[in-house]
Amino acid sequence: MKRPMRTLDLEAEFKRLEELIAGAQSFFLAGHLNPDGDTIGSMLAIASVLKRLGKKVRLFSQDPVPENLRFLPHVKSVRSSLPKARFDAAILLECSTPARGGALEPVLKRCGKVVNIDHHKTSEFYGDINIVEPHSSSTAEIVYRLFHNMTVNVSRSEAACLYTGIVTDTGRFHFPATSPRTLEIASRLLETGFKFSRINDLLYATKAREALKVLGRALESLEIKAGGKLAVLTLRLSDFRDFGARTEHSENVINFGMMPPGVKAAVMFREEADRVSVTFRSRGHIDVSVVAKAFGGGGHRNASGCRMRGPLQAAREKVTAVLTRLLS
Ligand SMILES: [Mn+2]
Repeated sequence: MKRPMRTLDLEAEFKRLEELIAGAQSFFLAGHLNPDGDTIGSMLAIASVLKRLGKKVRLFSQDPVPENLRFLPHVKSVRSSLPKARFDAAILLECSTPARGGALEPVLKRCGKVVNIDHHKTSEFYGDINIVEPHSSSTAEIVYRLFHNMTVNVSRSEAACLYTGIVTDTGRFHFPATSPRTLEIASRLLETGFKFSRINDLLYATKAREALKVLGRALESLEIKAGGKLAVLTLRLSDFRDFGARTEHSENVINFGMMPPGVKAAVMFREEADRVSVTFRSRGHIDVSVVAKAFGGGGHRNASGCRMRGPLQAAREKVTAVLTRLLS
């Protein structure tokens, strides 16, 4: 059952978590499927603080850590196999429901308490402790505040992890969720002296050759439709084959579609062996999740996706027609 969003006394929940940490010895930490910088960065920072406090920790991510985050300190401690042991507590990061973390149930049954830390407003308050703060730019921002309340001084490597969470979730301090507090926390983290510029370089100025080549093909395919409001990008199987590229190499390509002035929505069609994967982006009140849903997919108002039957050309015509109607 979906429970309505609750407002909670965050300070009281912080206090309860602090007490839980003081009393517990072993912790199971897990993040969401297809983990991102915020999930992994927050998990590694909490693990590091818990270890400094003499606790045992086990880190889990069902899906592998993406290549571009493998620079994070102690990232190898994130394992993809579920532990058999019992734990005093589980801490789930950015999981609106436990299922967002994968097949966690068998382990959660062996955990004394469950803690839910999230900044998504869709979070279902399933934890014994729920630290859900939808006004935070990132989970890393919440974790920083937790440490601050616990009067824990963040180490240089912990700061690098939390900074990575904040900078990736805010799109480099670009998305509207970026607040004065976000920048203040980033500033405090910077004071620890971690290699700020190197991290930005690894995150934003490093791209695999295959990804650059695929991006080139996608940009070449760009078409502007619906009187300038819609950008359409297309990637064919041959675009990947030509460069020995994989699906992951086309990640974020869709965002380039949103760049031409006047564009309100972008769609990217990616041909697969027997399907067509479709990704949507939009600005403001334009709800592309409706379009994704109409074709069997889903997502958020401004970012969604679906997979549909080919051939590519037919899928493109159908979806583009619906989008054009939406934008008219
Ligand atoms: Mn996040």
